[in-house]
This record gives sequence, C-alpha cells and structure tokens, in this order.
Amino acid sequence: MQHVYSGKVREIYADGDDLLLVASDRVSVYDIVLPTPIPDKGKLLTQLSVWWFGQLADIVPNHLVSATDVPAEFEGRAVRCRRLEMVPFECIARGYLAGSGLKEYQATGAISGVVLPRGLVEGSRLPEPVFTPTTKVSEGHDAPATFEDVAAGVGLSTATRLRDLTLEVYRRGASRAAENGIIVADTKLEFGVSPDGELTLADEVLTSDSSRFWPAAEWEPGRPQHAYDKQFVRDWATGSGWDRNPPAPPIPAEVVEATRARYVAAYEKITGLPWRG
Ligand code: Q0Z
Repeated sequence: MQHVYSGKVREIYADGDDLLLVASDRVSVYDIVLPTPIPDKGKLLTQLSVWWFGQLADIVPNHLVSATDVPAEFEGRAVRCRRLEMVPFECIARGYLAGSGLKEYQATGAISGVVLPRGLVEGSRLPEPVFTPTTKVSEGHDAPATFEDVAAGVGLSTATRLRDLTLEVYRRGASRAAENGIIVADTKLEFGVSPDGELTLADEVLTSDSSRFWPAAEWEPGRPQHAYDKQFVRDWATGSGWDRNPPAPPIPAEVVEATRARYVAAYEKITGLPWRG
C-alpha cells in the first residue's frame, strides 16, 4: 500500500491497479483543520457515499470496487476504487444560492454563464438547478468555468453528458434528502474515464463534505444558512475569540458530541438505515 496523496481530511493510497480513498475523522472550518477529531466522521461519510453510489447506479457507473476489501486499520472509512483518468473539472450543481455562486450572481446576475432572475438573495432556491463547473487548480481555490470552457476541454458531447449527469445526480440526491428534512443546496461531483472509455462517477458523492447540507426547518433566504453538520463548530469558533488563523483551539467535548450527532442524523435520515458504528 503506497500513500499517494493527502487532502485536508482524506488520504489516497495505491494498491496495485486500485486506489484506496481513506476518510479521517478530521474536520475543517474556514478552511482550517481543527486539532480535535469528530469520532466516526470518516466512517459516516464513507458509508453515506457508498450508499449513494448504490442509489445512483441506474444513472451512471461509478468507481467503487469494494467498501469491505480494505486494510483492517481503515475498516469502514475507506473504499477500494478503480483508478480513472480524471476529468479536469469539478462538476458542481447548485439548487440554492450560497458561497461562490452567490458572489458571482451578485457581481454579474449569472453563474457560470447561466443568467438568473433578478432579486435572488443569499439562500434563495434557484428556478432550476444550474451546472456550475470549476477548473481544478492545484494551488488555492478552484476557478469558475462555463459550460463552454468544459466543452473546449473535453469536447461538446462529453461536456453535455457531464452536465446532464451532474444535474440528474443532484436532482436525485436533493429530492431524497428533502423528503427527510435536509436541503442539499449544492454538490460537487468528480468524474473520470475508465480504461474502457466509460464516463464514471468517482470520489465521494452527496456527503456534507462535498455538498452544502442545510436543515430544511431553519431555511430562511436573506441570511447565511445553518450548516447541517458543522453549525455547532462554527458557532463555537465564532464565540471563542479565535481569529480564524492556525492553529485552531481544541473543540470542547459537548461541541464534538453535538457535531457527531449531526453526522449520524444525516446518515440515518438520508439512508433510512440505523447507524451501527
Ligand atoms: C480523487 C481526492 C483526497 C480522496 C484523485 N477513482 C479515481 N481515480 C483517480 N483519481 C481519483 C479517483 Cl477517486 C482521485 N481525488 C480527490 C483527494 C482523498 C480523494 F485527498 N483525487
């Protein structure tokens, strides 16, 4: 097993032709990893993503080889997957206005070249979900791209498939979550091409690390929305006097426990399965 990549909260290992994606219990706020882990977070997000791959298999093939054939030390929080030739764009679907999409709308009235109605505010639901790809930039944040940029990079027919698949996955995910009190405001997907040339869904899908999950009961356009998973950590961080520069202070035990409960609730509400961690 060879370590090939470290993200903020995840690692990639290579095992022969396969990759292992390993999720840790680390959590970040304001782009900074906190010194205190959230117990079971890595397992909860991995198992949610694995569940989604099964739900979405009629829409698009995925990279999953096995969620169980992984080294014992990674049990439950790793997936074995096929190594793909990755598409050099993040495929994002947005159904609500937040984050960089909100900023682009406020500056231009459009997102990724898609013109939106006037009068939308932070947290507004969009009339239709919008495909808002970004180009992957190794240093720093990803750069916004238009559908035409994607077409210039991968060809019109692949770009069209990426857009259609991204919006279909988002619609399926948002509708399932909405039935259970969770708004999926937006989601980021990664695709690759398999050795046999098939466009394949990769990475993690429809987790709160790759999407904005909001509690539907607290949705109120016109202000920043509450994050389903990290709201307690953010509230604590804001009240703690921490200046948002590293190193972050340790998270108090009650905030850790409340946050873990949110990850469990998201898993249970979305899948309908009890968490047996
Ligand atoms: C995913 C990432 C990180 C986990 C590369 N099937 C695949 N084939 C080739 N490359 C990837 C995948 Cl999923 C791939 N990432 C993002 C970063 C941990 C996933 F640190 N990068």
